[in-house]
Amino acid sequence: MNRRDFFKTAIVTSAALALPKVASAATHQVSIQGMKFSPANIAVAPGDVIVFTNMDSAPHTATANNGSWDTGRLNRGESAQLQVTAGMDGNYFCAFHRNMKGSFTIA
Ligand SMILES: [Cu+2]
Repeated sequence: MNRRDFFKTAIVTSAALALPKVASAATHQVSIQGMKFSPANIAVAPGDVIVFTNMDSAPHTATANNGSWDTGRLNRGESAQLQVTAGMDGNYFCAFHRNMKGSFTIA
């Protein structure tokens, strides 16, 4: 094997090693329907993505209790994605309807 062949092999190997990390990130769907987050409580891991989708005619948000993240206003049929990071505040509410609450627990 000459120097050039070895270089190509090294690139392929590192790409293959990176794949399991990408594959382990999960996507979680949270629908907002009937003035509720559903499911209201989910378990997630750092790197996962939560997709909030508003199915109601009323606008909603998913807003962190501590204000650190916010989907902003979601009209009917609109979605927003949130990528989970370690230490993120998993308790949230709707800025338009303060009694609407949900949470995610970071494993
Ligand atoms: Cu709302």
